[in-house]
Amino acid sequence: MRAPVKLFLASSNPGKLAEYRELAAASAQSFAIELELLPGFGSLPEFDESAPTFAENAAGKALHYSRLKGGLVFADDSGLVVPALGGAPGVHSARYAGPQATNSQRIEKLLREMRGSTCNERAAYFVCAIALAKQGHAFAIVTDRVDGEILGAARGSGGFGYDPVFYFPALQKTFAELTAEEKNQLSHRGKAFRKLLAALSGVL
Ligand code: ITT
Repeated sequence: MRAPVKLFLASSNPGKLAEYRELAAASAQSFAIELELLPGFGSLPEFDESAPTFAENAAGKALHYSRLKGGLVFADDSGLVVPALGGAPGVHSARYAGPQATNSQRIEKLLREMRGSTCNERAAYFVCAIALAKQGHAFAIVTDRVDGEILGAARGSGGFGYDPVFYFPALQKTFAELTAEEKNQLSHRGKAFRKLLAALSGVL
């Protein structure tokens, strides 16, 4: 049995950390994963996530923080894409209603923008890009997505972010109504993380 692989997450989002902890614990690799928040993350110089794509922001974030701290550093840039809104909130998902806005304010803005939308216009997907880097070198960049629809009102109390308005038709539930296991099985983040682990087993 090989030694556990330690991964440091560079993120200020507690929802992401909780999901990655569960994903790491449930991973079915030949090696164990130990996942921790990057030590001292809150006091490191912040990375400016202003690139137009999720992949570029994830790569930039992982490279930036891996130059400041040792070990295998990974970062996730993720968000909600609504094609009928020209791709919004997209890479601006975290700041959609302003830099200090709450999750409920972001959801309210989205629901306002979508008022009167037809069924087809409610199509949406979550994207997750994950990049893994060490000492300023990229080891892997993976992305994945999950498709659903935006509801007219929020439902459920699990998950985080836009989960209460993201409806997954196959289960007839929003992402905030799923158990943590169900979300991790289906989500953009769960799928991207499993791709990352598969890529890692070839690199480490
Ligand atoms: P870090 O950059 O520090 O990791 P952040 O919240 O700023 O944290 P992002 O820039 O990647 O992260 O923005 C992601 C936003 O997209 C997040 O704040 C949510 O609003 C939304 N989002 C991403 N994944 C989500 C999910 O699984 N469920 C609901 N909303 C999600």
